[in-house]
Amino acid sequence: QSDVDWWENAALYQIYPRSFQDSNGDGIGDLKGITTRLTYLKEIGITATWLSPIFTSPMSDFGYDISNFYDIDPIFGTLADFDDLIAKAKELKLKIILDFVPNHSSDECEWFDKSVNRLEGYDDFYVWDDGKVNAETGEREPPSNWISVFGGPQWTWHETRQQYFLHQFQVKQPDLNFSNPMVKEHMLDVLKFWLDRGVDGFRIDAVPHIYEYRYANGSYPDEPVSGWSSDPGAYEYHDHIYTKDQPATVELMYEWHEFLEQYQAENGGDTRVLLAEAYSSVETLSAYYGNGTRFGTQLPMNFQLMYLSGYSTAKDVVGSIDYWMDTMWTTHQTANWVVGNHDTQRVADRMGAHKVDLLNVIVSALPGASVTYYGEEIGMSNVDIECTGDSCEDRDGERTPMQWSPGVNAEFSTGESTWLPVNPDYERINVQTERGVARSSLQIFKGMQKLKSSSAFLSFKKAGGFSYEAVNEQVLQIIRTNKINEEYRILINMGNNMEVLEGLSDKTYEYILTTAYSTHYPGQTVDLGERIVLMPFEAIVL
Ligand code: TEU
Ligand code: CA
Repeated sequence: QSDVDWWENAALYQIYPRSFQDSNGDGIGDLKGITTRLTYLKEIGITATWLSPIFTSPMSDFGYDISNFYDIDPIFGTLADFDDLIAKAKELKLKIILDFVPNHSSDECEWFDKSVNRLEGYDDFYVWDDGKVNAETGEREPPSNWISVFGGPQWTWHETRQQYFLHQFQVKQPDLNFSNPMVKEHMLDVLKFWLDRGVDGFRIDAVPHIYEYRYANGSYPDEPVSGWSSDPGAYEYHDHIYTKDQPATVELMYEWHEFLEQYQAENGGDTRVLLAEAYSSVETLSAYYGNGTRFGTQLPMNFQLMYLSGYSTAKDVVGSIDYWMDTMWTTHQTANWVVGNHDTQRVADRMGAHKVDLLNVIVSALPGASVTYYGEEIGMSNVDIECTGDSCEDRDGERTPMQWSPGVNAEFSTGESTWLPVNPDYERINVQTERGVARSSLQIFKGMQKLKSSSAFLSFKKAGGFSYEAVNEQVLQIIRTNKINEEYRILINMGNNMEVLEGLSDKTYEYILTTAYSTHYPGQTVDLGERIVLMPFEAIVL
């Protein structure tokens, strides 16, 4: 029916499994909980959902530290629960994407134990090194000055093995050694294991960090000072030219894409998709897409819109869209737009509560795939969580339980307490209440998903049917047209002033959708040859 593959126009949705739905009253979300909520995803127009890690883990980084890549953590359930989730998703025609964390394992993974003890085949499974001897003091030092993403050295001395091991993230997350073909084999095996269980793709964690540079003589180069931070222990202190985005990492994405294509050729089914999490320049991301002859991840996540703030104008938004489009569309690739994630403050906090709906409208109106973090569709905001003790996480604020209804624990859990507090605003901001309110965040989100899957919004290849501009400092206009010349105009007032616009077009339009602050109604008509007034923070679809 259409020449657009499912992922090219997908509305993707990230679930943080600890916080979506608890089914057994322990206050932590789980797989059975997610399964009962899949109909909700269908209701709001989601194509595919990616789940943050659900694998066996000591939870030092809430599942991004995996101790068994082939099993489900008991907190989340069992493999049988996972199979049920997949079966239910298939019934609903929802795609399931898993988080794939190849860069590191937990230090409690049996592979690490085998490597520490130099068991056959595992000696070089992680990145080990003797370090250097300081010429003046005669003391042992780490092999290089590399700083970990969370601060502090990337090298930690291991007493048993009597060597340093590399960890780009926590000490409890030792980096796997991708220069060892055995490691690559194991990771393909992990991919195959989950593909065989019916998943539709993977979000690849921490892509830029997979390979590190090493001189031919086996030593490691120091990284230069960046000038971005004055704290020598901070990650930003260095320019990560040797620990990020190495050519071998790009090559690996092509290999993984080819592996998935091969799998599809042999097993049939729809396209399996790869999303790459890479905080890299757009130019680098373009290499992860492909090089003209080989293809990599279909959706290297575009975080540009996450750098906008409450002060960002329509012109800033256009700049941010341009930055992506100018690089990506030169290669005729598919765009994607990420609204938020579990590592970043929610839109309400980053940009202000008034901007949540505007951002949801923008990402749905733009061509390509959108990626929504759970709760953004109802306008959830961060909770101020007091940081005490070692288990404290400054990213907890954006990870609080999903708000389903004004009931106990927002209907997230029947337990006495929840692993993180429910945001006290849940009596107002929740799915059930917003279902009943016209122009609630939820209704606007749903309305936009309906449009996103309509014909005008599918014709997104560079050939045409799409344009965007800042018609003045604060008003963003996006135009989408289809082959039979139906035209949609989306006008978004980013500012807190009323905007009067004149002569945008010589045609008459019908209101399709308006946001909370609008004085207009769907079904009304407007003559854009005359003037149109936009209220502060108003977005309309004509
Ligand atoms: O994040 C990778 C990443 O690059 C992080 O540095 C990110 O910028 C940072 O967390 C922002 O605070 C991924 C996951 O999304 C994150 O939750 C994990 O902690 C990390 O990998 C390690 O697996
Ligand atoms: Ca690495």
